[in-house]
Order: sequence, then structure tokens, then C-alpha cells
Amino acid sequence: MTSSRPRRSGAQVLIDQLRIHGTDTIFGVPGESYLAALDALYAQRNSIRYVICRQEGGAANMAEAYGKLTGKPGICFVTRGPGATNASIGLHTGFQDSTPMILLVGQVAREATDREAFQEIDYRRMFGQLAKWVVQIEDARRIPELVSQAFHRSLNGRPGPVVVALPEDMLVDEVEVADAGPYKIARGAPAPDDMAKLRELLDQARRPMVIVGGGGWSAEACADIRTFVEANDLPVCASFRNQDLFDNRHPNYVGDLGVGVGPALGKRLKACDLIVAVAEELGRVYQATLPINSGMANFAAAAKAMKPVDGKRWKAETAAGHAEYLDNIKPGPLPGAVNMGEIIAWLNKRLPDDAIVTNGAGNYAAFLHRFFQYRGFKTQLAPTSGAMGYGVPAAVAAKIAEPNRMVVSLAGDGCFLMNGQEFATAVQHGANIVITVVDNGMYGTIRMHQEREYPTRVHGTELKNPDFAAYARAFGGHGETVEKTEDYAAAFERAVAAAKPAIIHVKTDPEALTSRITLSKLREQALAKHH
Ligand SMILES: Cc1ncc(C[n+]2csc(CCOP(=O)(O)OP(=O)(O)O)c2C)c(N)n1
Ligand SMILES: [Mg+2]
Repeated sequence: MTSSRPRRSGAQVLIDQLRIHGTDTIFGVPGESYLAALDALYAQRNSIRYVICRQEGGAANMAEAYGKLTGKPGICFVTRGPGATNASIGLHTGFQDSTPMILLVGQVAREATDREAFQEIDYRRMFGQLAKWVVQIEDARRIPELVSQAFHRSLNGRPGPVVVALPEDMLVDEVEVADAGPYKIARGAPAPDDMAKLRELLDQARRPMVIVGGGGWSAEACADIRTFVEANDLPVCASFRNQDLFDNRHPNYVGDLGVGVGPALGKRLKACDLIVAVAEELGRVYQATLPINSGMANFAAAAKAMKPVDGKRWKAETAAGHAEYLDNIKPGPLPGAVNMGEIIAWLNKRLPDDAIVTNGAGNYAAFLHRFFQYRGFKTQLAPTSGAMGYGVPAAVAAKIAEPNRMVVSLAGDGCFLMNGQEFATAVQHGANIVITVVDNGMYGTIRMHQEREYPTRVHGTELKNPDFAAYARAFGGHGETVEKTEDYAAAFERAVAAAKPAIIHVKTDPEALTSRITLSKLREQALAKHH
């Protein structure tokens, strides 16, 4: 028998498969373990953008953010051993945030397996808990099958990361193999009487609340939930860092259930007699009265189609919840010349509705989450995993994916330097993002916990920082320094007008620990409690 299939290297088959599954961008750091794949990418450079990063932690975070933003698996390509270990943080975030992503790892040659070869790691064991699935492709003829499986596993059910290890000699094997077709994802839908039961529960409720969260949403699903909520006059809150699933300016929005949840919303939630939680994973922690197994979009469509109940009973509560929310986002006074609450409130007015706002972890982020009103689907990229160093790479990925949208990032002084090197990636790829570094000279969050548990015993939480504006300029970007609230607006406008990646170094008073308590007040309370 003769075959009409062309002979291709494993690497060519791999890159062809990625293209077939719709991959247009790969984030990575090169390694000699996957030179053949780099060469295959060279041949496909007009259809797949290869974004070279400066650290695999940055690359993996970018792929995660890309997956979160686009709903397609974000692709990250790294080398074995040190490359893979650096990349692990992005997998962890992807796992906790239910983000579709695929990490491709150049692996040692097959003959060297299990000899603890140079940079060898068994990724099945290493990433066992960080990925939905880990596969090593031992036979180039199986690339189409296993890459297809990787896409399906990443996207099916609760989305998440998948790791594909690629022995370097396998990538140069010449094979004749047929391509697989593009992936198709089937999503569950509510069973026929699920919605009738849900309607019954709603009908009997006096104080219901809808919580939206998790991955797997679409703009249409968000619109459908909104119709459902409006038809039933329901109050809605967003789960931690999923604030962009429901327009925060909508009269039915009552706030987010973040780490620093507003006291009024906390009380309101406790008073509920029915919670409609539109999030993944039934029965994992809470036992639902009515678990409904469905994809987000199918549930949202069914909810939209459900005959509304009489929401007049709780209409006033919904309005009261929204009024409390509006009250909660009014910035109050803070110690020092910079008031981050007021700066975020200004950004809230200034940013276009489709702007993408990114952040990592730290107390600074709580100011953003409290005072910024997220508007539309995928205007927020933030790690529910609580990973520091996420905001900068996420912003770079967002700007590359959506060059016509404004992309703004907030980082703490600690958070920024965990992946600040990716500012170079922004400059190299013309990703004109505006980063605000909130510099309080400390790992503020940890200092907060430290003062609460071990008041006055400050240790390991202080930071001596560089000049972040000069850092920006040294990288070829635009730098600004802000020491007073009223100077921020002009600095931001100059940063936008500079048409380069920009950093605004905002120096805050460490006393302004959170938007609710000062450092000294917290210490005073802790001392009183501990003595
Ligand atoms: C990768 C990572 N390392 C450590 C932590 C623990 N941690 C959480 S917040 C925080 C401090 C954040 O400092 P900074 O970015 O300066 O923000 P601030 O709290 O001062 O506003 C640390 C160390 C974490 N969440 N992620
Ligand atoms: Mg700090």
C-alpha cells in the first residue's frame, strides 16, 4: 500500500495539530529540548505568534491569562527541568481558576528516560496535582490523537491545565500520520425537571441570592443570567475575582464575596434562605438542595427561559443590597498623601467600559476589587489562586490578545517584582500596558497578618524598593512617580499618551494598610487582644 500522506517530523505534526485546534499564540521561553518544535514554529510564524518571555513563570501566567480571556486553551511552551519548574505557578493558577491551558514541555530523549538524565523530571508525578492530565508522547504517530485529547481534557467539564511532555528525539522522528480534526466540546445541560424544581425553590424563597463564579462562561451566558436576574428581581453577587460576570453598575448587583467582603454584604448573605450558586463542582464542599449538572451557558439559557416567579417580595431587598454596595464603594479618608480608594474611583470613571484590568495578590488588590466597578465579561484578569506576580504577565497577554482595548494593571511593590521582568516582554512585543505599582515598602498583606497575630514583632515583611519609574525607562518604557492623589490623573494620561508600556510608581503610606483599618489601629487591637 502506498500512502499519500506527507512525511513530517513529530514537531511539524505537533504544530500542525495546534493550528488545527485554533492556536494563534504561544507563550514560552526556548530550550534546546524543543529546537525541532521551534523550527516548525518558524515555518508557521505567519499563523502562530510565538511570544518569547523572560521567565517561564511569566510565560505560564500569560498562557493562563490568555486562556481565561479567550476561553481557548492558552498555550505555553517551555523546556524540561528548570523551565518546567518555573512554569508550575501558572498551572496552579489555571487549576484553581478553572482556566483552559496546555503546557508543552520539551523532554529528555526517550533512551535517557529514568536515568536522571540532564534536567529530567517525570512530569506525571511532578504535575499530578497541578494539572487535569499529564501525558508524555512516546510515539510521534500518536501526536494527533494525544494533542486532541489534551484540548478536550483541558476544556471538558471544569476547564483546567493539561501538560504534554515531548521527548526531543520523538520531535525529530519522521512519520506519516493523518491530522485529527478540530476539537468539539459538548456541554451538559439541565435535566428536564431541574428548572421546574429550581423555580419551585425560588417561588418558596423569601430572601434569595444569586452567586456567579467559576470558569466556562461566555458573554452570551452572562447576558442570559442578567435576563434571568432582571425577570425575577434577584440580587446578584460575584465570587472572589469573578467580578466581571455581572455588570457591577446594574441595579441588581450587590457586591463581591472577596477576601475583604463588605460587612453589609456579609450580613445580607447570612440572612438568605436560598442561594442560587452558578459555579462549578457540585457537592464538593456544600451540599446543595438541588444540584444541577450543566455547562454555564446551558444553565444560563435555561434560567433565561424559565417562567419568572413573583420577585416583588424581595425587590426592595435587592434595591437595598445595591444601595449598600454603592455606599461601600465610596472612598473614605486614608492616612498619607495618596488615597488609593480615590485613585481607583478615578480610574473607575476614566477607563473605557471594555478596558481589561489585571492584578496579582496583595492588600493593594483589595482596593481595586472594592472600589472598581467591573462592567463586562472578561474585563477582569485576576488569580483566584492568590498568586503574586500575576498582574504584569496577565496584562501583557491581554494586550497581545486584544490590542485595541486599554489594558491596565495594578501591582504591589512585592507583587510587581515577582514578574516585573515581563515588562521587557511588553516592550519587545509592543504591548502598551499601563501598570500602577502601589509601593508601601512592605509585603503589606503579610505584615497585616503578622501584626494581628504577633503585634510589633515585624520580621521578614519590609521591602527596600527600586525606583520603579526609572526601571520602566531602563526597559524602554515610560515611567511616572506619584506621591499625591491629585497627581495621579495627569500621570496616567501621560502614561497612556506615551504609547509605550508604562509604569506609574505610586508611593503610599504603610499606615494605609487596608481601606478599612490603619496599621496602628490593627496593632492596637491586636495588643489589646493578646494581653
Ligand atoms: C507567589 C506568592 N508568594 C507569596 C504569597 C504570600 N503573600 C500574599 S500577599 C503577599 C504580600 C504582597 O505584597 P505587595 O505586593 O507589596 O502588596 P501589599 O500587600 O503590600 O499591598 C505575600 C507575600 C503569595 N500569595 N503568592
Ligand atoms: Mg506592598
